[in-house]
Amino acid sequence: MKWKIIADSSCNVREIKDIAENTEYVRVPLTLNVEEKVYIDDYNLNVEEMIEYFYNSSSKVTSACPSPEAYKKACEGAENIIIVTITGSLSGSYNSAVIGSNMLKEEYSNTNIHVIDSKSASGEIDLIVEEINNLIKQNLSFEEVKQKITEYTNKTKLLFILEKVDNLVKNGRLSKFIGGAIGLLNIKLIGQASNEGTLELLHKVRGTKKALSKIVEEMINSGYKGGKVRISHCYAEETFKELKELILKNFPSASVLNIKMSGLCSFYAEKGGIMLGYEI
Ligand code: X90
Repeated sequence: MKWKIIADSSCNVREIKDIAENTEYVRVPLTLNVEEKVYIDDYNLNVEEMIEYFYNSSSKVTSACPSPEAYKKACEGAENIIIVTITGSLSGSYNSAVIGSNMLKEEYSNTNIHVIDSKSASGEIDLIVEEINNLIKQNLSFEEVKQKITEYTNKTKLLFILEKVDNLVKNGRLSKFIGGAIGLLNIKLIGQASNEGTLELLHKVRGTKKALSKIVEEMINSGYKGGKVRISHCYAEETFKELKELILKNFPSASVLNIKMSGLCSFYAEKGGIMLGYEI
């Protein structure tokens, strides 16, 4: 039985190093478009070069989710397929995945496909992808993997710190009202992926120290007990290090890893942005 783990490029994981036998990982890119340029968020994308280009351009940058055909193609050649996408409330990616997988099933009716709306992005999806691989390694059946990954997604969460929200606002993913005051006076927006998969504002704070202690406080309040943490950031290496230290000070044996942020998340989280997925 050949397996495929498929994620869109809101997932930062570019390669699964200890991938299960007979399993392939496919990352389906979203795209970022400015003027006549199209940046495909795949393995070859130079994220830094793209971000610099955007900050130097006055034209509007937009994003586009993968087509159903792209998902259909990604599915080809496997019997058991698990797809995980960015939240369906901010992107059409989940919808495309559902349509694409149905198209594949019309041709290959014996294929098992499970599509997960992560109701999240970035680090939380990174955790889900890691876990799908762990479950496949345990030689479980498709139905067992499906059941266990559903349970797992109820025990993962996403928090973020944003210093700029211009691209979210310009692309209609965040209201101007909520975004107000961010970008000024060292104000940082702390938020989480809500249970419905929307961007939920929790606090506006001034300064990095405050922001980091709020993040750890939120983690603990939501039930974090020292499980895995996957952090990605956009030009915020120092803040990442401080955050990692603070988590380890509270939970010395936690696995806290940095995964290089994808192009899509870098564009929306912007410079100074941090996204953190964790297990509760
Ligand atoms: O389909 C598309 O064009 C993609 C649109 C994606 C827009 C949102 C990306 C958000 C990433 C902001 C942090 C908040 C995450 C909240 C998740 C529920 C960065």
